Amino acid sequence: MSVDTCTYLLIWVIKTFVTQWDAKAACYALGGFLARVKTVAQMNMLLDLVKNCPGYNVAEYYVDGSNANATDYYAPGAWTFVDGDPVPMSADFWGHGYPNNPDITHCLRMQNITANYKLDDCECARVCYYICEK
Ligand SMILES: [Ca+2]
Repeated sequence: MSVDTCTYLLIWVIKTFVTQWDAKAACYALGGFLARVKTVAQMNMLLDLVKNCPGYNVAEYYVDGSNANATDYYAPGAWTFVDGDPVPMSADFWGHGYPNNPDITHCLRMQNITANYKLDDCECARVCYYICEK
């Protein structure tokens, strides 16, 4: 049985600028995790939230995903979620040409409205809004 479209029971869109580490800690404190975008349906749901909810489309958002543990930052399977599953690498998720500097940037964010909120690899110390799930 597939539960892909039923994964998100609770979503928090947090409009506070924090680093990726602080975003992760804040999600844990809520009893959840940074949102794991594993399916096109999940990506589209988050896109709908941040693009269309008034006041949400003003920043970038951290979601779960990192390549920090990869031996080859450019390898197809370099990007993983905190649970070890691979981050989808298709254009449904990532902006055109991204990840573009994975050797020096090891966190994952949804870009701004201009980039249609597609994924980008970014430095973990950047401050972004963030999305938690439970
Ligand atoms: Ca990048």
